[in-house]
Amino acid sequence: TGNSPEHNVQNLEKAGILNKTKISENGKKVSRKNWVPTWTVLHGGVLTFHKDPKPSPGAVLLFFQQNKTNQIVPEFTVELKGATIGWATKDKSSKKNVLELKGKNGVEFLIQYDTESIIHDWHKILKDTIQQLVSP
Ligand code: I3S
Repeated sequence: TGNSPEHNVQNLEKAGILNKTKISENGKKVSRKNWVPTWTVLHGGVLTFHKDPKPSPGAVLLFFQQNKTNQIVPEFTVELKGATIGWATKDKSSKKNVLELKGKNGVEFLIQYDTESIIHDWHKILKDTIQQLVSP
């Protein structure tokens, strides 16, 4: 039905440029941070970081309307089911407005944006998506 949790998760969609760096992979700390402004898409319970800073508006439309991702090169996807999101502690980064996203396979990203309203919107939608994906 239209009110099923799956349906609601499908509706949680967002895209934008965020600064991100991977800090762990397979539970192991990466040797060096690499902060990169990254085109970031939340779609169907998956957060995807893209290699290209920003695809053409046409490519974005295709992604959302036809789910054709061929014009957008994904760099990394994080399955949000079983992931955690929260504000990073000061020891993780000297930057302001830093979120820490931990995937269940031992991957950790820091996600950052100077404008508070923007990073707060991302925090909320990621938190809500993760919450909805929790198994009953
Ligand atoms: O956790 P760190 O080592 O303080 O992270 C900083 C470094 O990755 C630094 O790069 P190099 O030390 O390779 O030049 C980056 O430029 C900084 O942005 C990193 O720290 P912040 O606090 O910005 O996350």
